[in-house]
Amino acid sequence: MIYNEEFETMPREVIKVLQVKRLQQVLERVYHTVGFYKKSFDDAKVKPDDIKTIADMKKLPFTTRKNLRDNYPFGLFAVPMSSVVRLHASSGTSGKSAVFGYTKHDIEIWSDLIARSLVAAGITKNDIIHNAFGYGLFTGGLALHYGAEKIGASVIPMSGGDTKRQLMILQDFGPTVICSLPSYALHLAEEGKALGINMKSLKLRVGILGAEPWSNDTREEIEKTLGISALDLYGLSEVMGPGMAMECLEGREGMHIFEDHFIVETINPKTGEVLPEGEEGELVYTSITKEANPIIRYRSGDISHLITKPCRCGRSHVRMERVSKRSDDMLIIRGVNVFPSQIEAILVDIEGLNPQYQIVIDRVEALDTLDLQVEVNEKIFSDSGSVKELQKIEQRILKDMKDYLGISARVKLVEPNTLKTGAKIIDKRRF
Ligand code: DLL
Repeated sequence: MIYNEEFETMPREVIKVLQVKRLQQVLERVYHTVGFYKKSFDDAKVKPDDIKTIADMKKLPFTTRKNLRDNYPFGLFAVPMSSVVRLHASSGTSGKSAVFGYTKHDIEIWSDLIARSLVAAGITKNDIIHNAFGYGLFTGGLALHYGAEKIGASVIPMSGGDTKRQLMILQDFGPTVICSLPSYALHLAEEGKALGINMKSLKLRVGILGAEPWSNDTREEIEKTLGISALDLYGLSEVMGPGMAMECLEGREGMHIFEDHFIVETINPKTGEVLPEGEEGELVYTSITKEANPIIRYRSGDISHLITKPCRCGRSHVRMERVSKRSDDMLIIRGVNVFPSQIEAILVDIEGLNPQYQIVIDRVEALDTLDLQVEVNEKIFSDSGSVKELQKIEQRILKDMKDYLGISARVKLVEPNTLKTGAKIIDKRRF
């Protein structure tokens, strides 16, 4: 099933023409409305007019996460706030977070893209969708919600957490679709089994899973334990959010990137050089229809490759292979993107600590865990009777990690000079 036959099966030459036309329009617009783009294009001595083909895009500078942060909160918006109807944001302390705006038209397009994704998974208005993606500043929950409503399906706005309640609703409401992190789908399956629920007897048929890396082995495990087809959904908030690319039920080999709205390039992450289509590298996205904050050549940090061979589903949009690696040190913990520098920024603000820490990430019962060891400074360490002080520091770290980054951690304070050597980050997870 195809939601938008005209655009999703467009011959590739026609897609390219459409992309160039939309690209030129968006370049003109950002050049004249966003100070950051005017300056970065001027610095690179390129004018919107110079871009006549997709290949010309290499003349344009990249946009990076740092650019977003430097322009926090609204510096990259191309429309007045009166035209913005929704704001989402990444986690982080002030100035370490990024904000994403959407006009009414952006929300319509985004909902259409999710509708396309759901239909690509064989979902119809007769389905009941259990949406366990987080609602809030994270883009997952609301995006899936609007897309599900768009196709007329019944949506349960479950959000994350409350596993026992989720299991009850899965049994009582009989949803046919689950949307969640792949790790959370596995966690639900394991918890359900432990409670004596026959997870295969549920009505679930399809899983729309994404927002974190997962492997084909994990897919098999999810499919086996839940008795569903598990499909991959991809996107990043800086460019739009989920619904930029979706795996189809027929192909099940890579995700179709919705190229009438996004241009994808692959680059060598070290040199920035554009690589031939199909080679592994960092994916770079340009949004060509977004109004509120269009983004030009955004370095996603995601390493993958494009699959250009035609898909049996009939969609002509290029596919991207599963994302398994990053070009930077970003960690995804329970679906939340975190940089070690953000954790560092929290620690630096707390008195009594040395800037030495070690993060150990693991997976227990399918859920990510984060153990943080931090050195206290000499003063705290040598102060007698400071157990209370240590507990206070520990509590503060836990609270700030939860408040600013949205992640729970286990914290252990250690003596000065114990963490100087050794790796700062140990990720024991196998996806
Ligand atoms: O994770 C949007 C999303 C929500 C996608 C729900 C799919 C489902 P961000 O929080 O901005 O947006 O995180 C984006 O997450 O650059 C990838 O590194 C990673 N990511 C997203 N989808 C996948 C996926 C949402 N299917 C970052 N496989 C991206 C692997 C994924 N990694």
